[in-house]
Amino acid sequence: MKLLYTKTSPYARKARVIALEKNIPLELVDEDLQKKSQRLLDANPLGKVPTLVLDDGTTVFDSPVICQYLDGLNGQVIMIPRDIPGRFEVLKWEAFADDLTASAINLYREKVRHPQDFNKEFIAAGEAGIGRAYTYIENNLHRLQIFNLAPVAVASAIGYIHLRLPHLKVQGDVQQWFEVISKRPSMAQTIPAVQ
Ligand SMILES: N[C@@H](CCC(=O)N[C@@H](CS)C(=O)NCC(=O)O)C(=O)O
Repeated sequence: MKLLYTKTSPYARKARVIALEKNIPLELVDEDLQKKSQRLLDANPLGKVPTLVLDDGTTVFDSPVICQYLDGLNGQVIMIPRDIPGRFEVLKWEAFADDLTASAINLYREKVRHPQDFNKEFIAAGEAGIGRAYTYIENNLHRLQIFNLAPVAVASAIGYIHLRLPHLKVQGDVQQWFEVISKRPSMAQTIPAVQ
């Protein structure tokens, strides 16, 4: 099984953490998103990572689907609860974290594209949204204490923000929580790195 990914992608990180937690062997294939390979475009017409390619050539995307696929393997579901309330609580956190990541990517892209004259209103609105998301995380930190896909997704989003928008680091209780979860081996092995 191959995972087409980048080392900085928080979406791919969720899948990598699940594979590590479940000892699922994954061949990691580093993709260049500035110059998308034919392999990536053949596997996923939208050219996004992560994309999972099974041994029989079947492709699986996007990251929430890959996470559910990986968690269903080996007859051992450990990252997404099976009971309905538990499952939807975790999937809600994942959706929240993925949207937080998307906001951060949009802010980062705007600053990279227009370093001198970025749209200040757009940046201010996006940063305010990230601030509100941090408050929500802080107010609900007690819901992120059991290790499963929910805290993995939230910590992956925060890890990306720390890399790309370092002036928006989490603080206080959320920072302490983030430091603890970042030390878990599967999280430590997947800390985003600039390529
Ligand atoms: N909803 C998708 C989002 C994936 C995504 O946007 N990945 C980014 C990298 S972090 C990407 O592939 N960007 C390239 C592009 O949008 O062309 C998922 O959860 O997998």
